[in-house]
Amino acid sequence: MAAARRETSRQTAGAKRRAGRAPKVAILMGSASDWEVMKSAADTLDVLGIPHEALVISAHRTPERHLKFVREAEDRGFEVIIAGAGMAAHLAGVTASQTLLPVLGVPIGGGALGGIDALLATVQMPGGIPVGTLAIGRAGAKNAALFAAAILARSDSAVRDRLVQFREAQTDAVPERPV
Ligand code: RP5
Repeated sequence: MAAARRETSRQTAGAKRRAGRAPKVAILMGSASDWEVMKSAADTLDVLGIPHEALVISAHRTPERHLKFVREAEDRGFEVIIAGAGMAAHLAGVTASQTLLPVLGVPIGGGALGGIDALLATVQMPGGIPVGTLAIGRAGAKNAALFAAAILARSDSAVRDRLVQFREAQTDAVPERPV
């Protein structure tokens, strides 16, 4: 039964990939409590029309779920992984250690140290396994999505066009004087 379900889900993933609708960006977060921040990444990818999938996967609380996801990610058609985590925040680094896909880390704020712990744990990777680290919190989640779009835009002219439109709309929305 479980094998049949797995087979069906593999077939569905294959069909979506062929139809170009398979998620290209994975948004991982260490806890469901991170969604409040990581939703900014999902919202930004929605604006840019980039299919994505958000998953709660913790490197320490759900290590097997994590390993399974990361080992299958490239075959499933993901091209970029965004990983948001708070406190000791090793999610992005551990993810990057298991895949050649680019991994963008978003330190989640809050906790006893206000997110400085997560920032340092994400940005201070020892040489050898890179994690592209964005700002703490919502700005970082939004920029991770824009960074992912910039990566995809290298090989997808439709994403590039939408990124150009996004920048233009952003510029147009800045008033000349404070209101
Ligand atoms: C990290 O621990 C998560 O990424 C989250 O930011 C933090 C706290 O998790 P919860 O206790 O809110 O589930 O693993």
